[in-house]
Amino acid sequence: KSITLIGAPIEEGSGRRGAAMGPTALRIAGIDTVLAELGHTVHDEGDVRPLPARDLANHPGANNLQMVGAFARALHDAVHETARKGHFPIILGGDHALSMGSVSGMARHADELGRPLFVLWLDAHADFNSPLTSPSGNMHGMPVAFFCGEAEFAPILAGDRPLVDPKRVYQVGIRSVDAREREEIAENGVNVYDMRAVDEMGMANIIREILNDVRAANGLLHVSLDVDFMDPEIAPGVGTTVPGGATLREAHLIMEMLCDSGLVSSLDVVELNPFLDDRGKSARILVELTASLFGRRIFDRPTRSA
Ligand code: DIR
Ligand code: MN
Ligand code: MN
Ligand code: MN
Repeated sequence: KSITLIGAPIEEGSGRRGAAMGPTALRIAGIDTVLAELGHTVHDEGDVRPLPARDLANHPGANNLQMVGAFARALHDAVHETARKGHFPIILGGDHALSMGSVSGMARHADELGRPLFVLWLDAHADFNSPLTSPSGNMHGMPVAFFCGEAEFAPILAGDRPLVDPKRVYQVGIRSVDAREREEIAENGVNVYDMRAVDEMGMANIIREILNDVRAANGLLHVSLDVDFMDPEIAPGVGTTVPGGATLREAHLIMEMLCDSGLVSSLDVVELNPFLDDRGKSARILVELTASLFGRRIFDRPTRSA
């Protein structure tokens, strides 16, 4: 594969500093060399430069809206252009607000191909708040509502921004949901596999179900991996840890099954906060998981289908 790394040093969507160092930490952990060793062609574009978004009015329910909007616009263009040229974009975060740009950029690409975009959201959180419902005002808790078309976000990208059908969004690992998010997720028909579902069904069955839906619709699959998807015992380098998360093997199994499926079009690696990490541990795990998505395996399996 031809892979393009796009750094997105945004931290203004989260409630604290540090995630802006995420792209650097992922590079230091060797994300480029690991992928190259697997036989891929890797091009590192460096970090996106946010386009000024002074046309955006401040919103009392959305902290740092101008900066978040600036990153969203820059990433929308960079990710769309990368995918259009036939390269696989990996977005190195940066907080999760960046997915407003990466997912909408991929949605535009999918529109141009005439194929539906599916989103696999690996996170402790649903990230389905809006400026009207968010208890914190932090925009990293809002990207899914944004790309599913919540009206309150309309001015952030141009009016014709492409949306994702919430019925094509699959959230796995969820265990911290705000009251209004709960209602919105149900109303919008988002597919939720919370941690209890992971416990009851097993991760393999969940991923198989999701991949069957994507395959049946000839869709593209964007994967958005939040560090807090994993249990804080294995990945402490994130501002919003929630106990009871995915294990290391569950996370690798997802990536291995996704790799075998051949359906993944694009990846966000988000919310890494190196300032909170334990000697690079979380950064290294993210690099290892990315390697599993791109073909590293313990042994080959008899069939390549999930
Ligand atoms: C909480 C925390 N639901 C909020 N969200 C996130 O502020 O909206 N933490 N995404 O990572
Ligand atoms: Mn998140
Ligand atoms: Mn989260
Ligand atoms: Mn709504």
